[in-house]
Amino acid sequence: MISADEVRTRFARAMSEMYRQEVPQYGALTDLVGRVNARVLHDDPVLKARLEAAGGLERLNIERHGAIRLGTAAELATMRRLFAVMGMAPVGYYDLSVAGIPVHSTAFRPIDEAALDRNPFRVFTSLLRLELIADTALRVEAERILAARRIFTPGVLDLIGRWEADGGLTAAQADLFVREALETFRWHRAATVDAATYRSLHDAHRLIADVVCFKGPHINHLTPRTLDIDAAQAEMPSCGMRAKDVIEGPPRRACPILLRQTSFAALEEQIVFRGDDDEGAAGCHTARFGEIEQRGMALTPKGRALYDRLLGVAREGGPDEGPYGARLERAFTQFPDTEDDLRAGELAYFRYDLAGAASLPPGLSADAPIGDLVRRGVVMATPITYEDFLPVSAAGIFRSNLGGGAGADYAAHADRAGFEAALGAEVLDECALYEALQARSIAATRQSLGEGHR
Ligand code: OOG
Ligand code: NI
Repeated sequence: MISADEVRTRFARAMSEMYRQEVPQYGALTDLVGRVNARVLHDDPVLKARLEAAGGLERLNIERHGAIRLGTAAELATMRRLFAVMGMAPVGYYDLSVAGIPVHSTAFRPIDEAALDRNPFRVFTSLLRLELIADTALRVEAERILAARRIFTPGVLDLIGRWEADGGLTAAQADLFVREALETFRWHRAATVDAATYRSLHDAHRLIADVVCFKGPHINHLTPRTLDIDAAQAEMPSCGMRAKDVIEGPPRRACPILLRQTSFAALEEQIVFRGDDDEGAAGCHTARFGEIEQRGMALTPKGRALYDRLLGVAREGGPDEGPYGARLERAFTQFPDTEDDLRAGELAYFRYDLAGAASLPPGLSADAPIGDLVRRGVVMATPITYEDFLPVSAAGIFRSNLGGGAGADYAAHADRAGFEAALGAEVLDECALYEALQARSIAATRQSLGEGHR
């Protein structure tokens, strides 16, 4: 049997190769990120050593996230089963309707530390909320079109069933699985509808046309992880990419937190509508783009609340208070920016390990407060990387790729229960995952200290 980690790695590689073929600019972007990362590692030996020690250097070069948008509950439920084969579980619930985008989402990703170290491949997965289309006739039409499509190949459905029955795939089955699963994410030039239908769905919301009018949920971007997003953003134009004006998320900091992201605008691609004759009318569609991300440390609910508040301050400030970047910098001066302060304030999650040999100085016990053990140099604390997404940032990425003015005004409300019903499972709580990782590392460290002392 092949491990889920191995299947995920093969799939991520195949997806990356396919997207490189489909969108050559993605290849240029990964090359750019590779150059920037090499430079950062060369200039910052401390960061390099830390990444190396945590096993993060190998994962950096293969690390990607992608995104898809699904049309029906059944598609989402089957997608959950497909990702389960690759060791990916739904984590987090993101309501984008508040930002005028008619979807809600989760991220499928590996959850345990060893799996994340091997390959943290994630897919931000959105479900269209057809109930937000006000025009009843149009909604019914969209439902009809979606009900008729089959986005999974019979082969992949069969292999998912076998995996569920047998608890694994053989090497040959894993290869076949990757090949068949990839079909779902492929781009199709031929729309499944005629030009008039496309137009009316597009007018309701561009995103609706993107989800409803095609044979499947084409992967719409794949995102490499950079160690210096400001540098990468600055170099994007010289590589022929039109970068988004602002980097989403927190400002640049000494201790990076959460996630910073930027993208280049979606490409205008030729498509063919269904017509009365075989020819079909030519049209164009913009959906697929490129994005880069820089990941920082995961925040506790307390840290996250502070982040959300300060981001709100920066976003609500008017232009008379300076450009957005300056407002953001100013607001975040209130967010502690040393690891000691972040730890003392319980704003971020850390992983704890023995700093050296398992020995305790006199007067200190293995059960002493973890902060004391760190202060005395017995234990070292390393920030835990944020593996998830940010709803405000995601909305910004969506919007920059839907062409301005995409913000419809929905009488918005989150519907987590509805999303989970469609998914056929609950989404995991990301904070509980980070909390458990931190707690386990503390327990293991205390145990080695206790043993070393006996
Ligand atoms: C997803 C946009 C969100 C991110 O990284 O936050 C996203 C989409 O456009 O489908 O990918
Ligand atoms: Ni993304």
